[in-house]
Formats: sequence, structure tokens, C-alpha cells
Amino acid sequence: MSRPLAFVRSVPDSFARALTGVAPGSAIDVALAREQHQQYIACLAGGGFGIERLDTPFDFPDGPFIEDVAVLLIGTLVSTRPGVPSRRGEVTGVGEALAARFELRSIDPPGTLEGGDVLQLGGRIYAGRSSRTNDDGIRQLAKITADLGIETVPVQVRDTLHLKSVVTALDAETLIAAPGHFNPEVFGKFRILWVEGEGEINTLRLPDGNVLVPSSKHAVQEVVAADGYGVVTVDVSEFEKADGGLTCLSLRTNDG
Ligand code: CIR
Repeated sequence: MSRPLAFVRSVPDSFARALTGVAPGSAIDVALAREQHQQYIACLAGGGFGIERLDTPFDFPDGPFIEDVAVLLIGTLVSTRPGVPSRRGEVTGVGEALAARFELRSIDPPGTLEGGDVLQLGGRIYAGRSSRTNDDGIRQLAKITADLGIETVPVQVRDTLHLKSVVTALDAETLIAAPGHFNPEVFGKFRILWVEGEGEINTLRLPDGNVLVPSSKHAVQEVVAADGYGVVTVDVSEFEKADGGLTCLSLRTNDG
């Protein structure tokens, strides 16, 4: 079987001006962000992803967060419509770069949807209703996924950026999550490992079964390791300053 792919972009100079809701601390160090991005890519490659860089010209501050502008389903790429206008220009370049390999669908006005709100699990899609993703965006996504035989389930998200800022999958049966941001009943058939007191939780399951965790998230690392998973850590401090985690820095063909 061929390796799953992870599509990534690069870190532009303008990344220093990326959107953030985090209280201002130190400024983003773009050179350090580029080093961390390389380390992140090395972790994905080491864990079994084939890496493809989409070197389409762009200068969008939030461009490295490629996950938000497209959703990959079986053979189909859904170009999203970000909830913030400053990110909408990122969408076309990614869609065009991948047009030869995927059937293209799109989320159209008045819908908004960001890939960070789309969690693919066990043949279903859980779509976060957040400050970035609205009901119409979820309705459009549900129609597209229904054409592919996939059910989309809305999940109300509160007090965080995206659904996947607070819940990600460790394997086909297990989730890791931060409490207080969504009603867990919606994930009734899954086992949830809860981690309190460490803010956002965004892990990335690697094809080799190990789990990539930010080096800043010590409690998450402990919970994941205690449950028997191999833990790989990477420092993404500069992306965390822009509300980013691990899944948002790549677009993967094996989600779901
Ligand atoms: C934004 O506010 O859109 C970016 N600064 C962060 C996006 C993070 N994306 C994600 O978690 N999927």
C-alpha cells in the first residue's frame, strides 16, 4: 500500500503578522518558526508520511496552517471558505496545486468552514460549529460528504478556535480531549482520554502508530504515553503563538 501523503506549505516573512487570540507575549520569531517547521516535517516523514511541498507563490501570514483551507475526502478536495476574510486568499492556490489529483468541490457564501473544525473518524465527519465555521458551511459539507456516503455530524464548540484545538484521534477508537469545550455525548462510541489544565490539545497520529505531541504539552505527553502509545515530540512554540497546533500545519490523505 502506498504511503499516506502530507501536503505542507512554507513559512512566509509575513508569518510574523499571523492572526492570534493568545495574549501578547514575545513576538513570533520567523527564522525559528522555519526551523520548527522543518523539524515538524521531519517528524511526519519519520513517522511514515510522504511529504509534498506546495510551493505555489503566496504571501499570506497564516498560509502555513494549510489544514484550514481544504478538506481531503476519498478522491475529493473540498476548498473551504475560512471564517476570517484575511485567510480566504489562501484557498485558491492549494486547490489549484492539487486539482490534477482530486475532484474539487467548494464551500460557497454564505457558508464558512475551516479544516481545523473537521475531524474525520471511523467513516464519519464531525464538524465543529465555531467562531470560524457556521451552520451553512456545515450543511454544504454534509451535502458533499453525503454524495460520498459519509455522514457529517455537527458539534458545537466553545471557548477555543477550532474543534481539533481540543479533540484529536489517537487511533480508530480513542480520542484525546480537553474538557469543557464540547458535549462528549456526540462521541459516545469512542474512548476519550481527558487532559485538564493544559489548554489546547492537538496531537497528530502518525502512520507508524506513534503520536506527535507539542513539546510544550507535558501532561498530554504523559497521558498518551501512559496509554501505551509511542510519543514523538516537536517544538512548535512559534506556531502556538499564532494559535496553531500540529494538525493545522499539514493536509493529510489518511485522515479519517
Ligand atoms: C488562525 O487564526 O487562523 C491561525 N492563526 C491559526 C490557525 C490554526 N489552525 C488550526 O488549528 N487548524
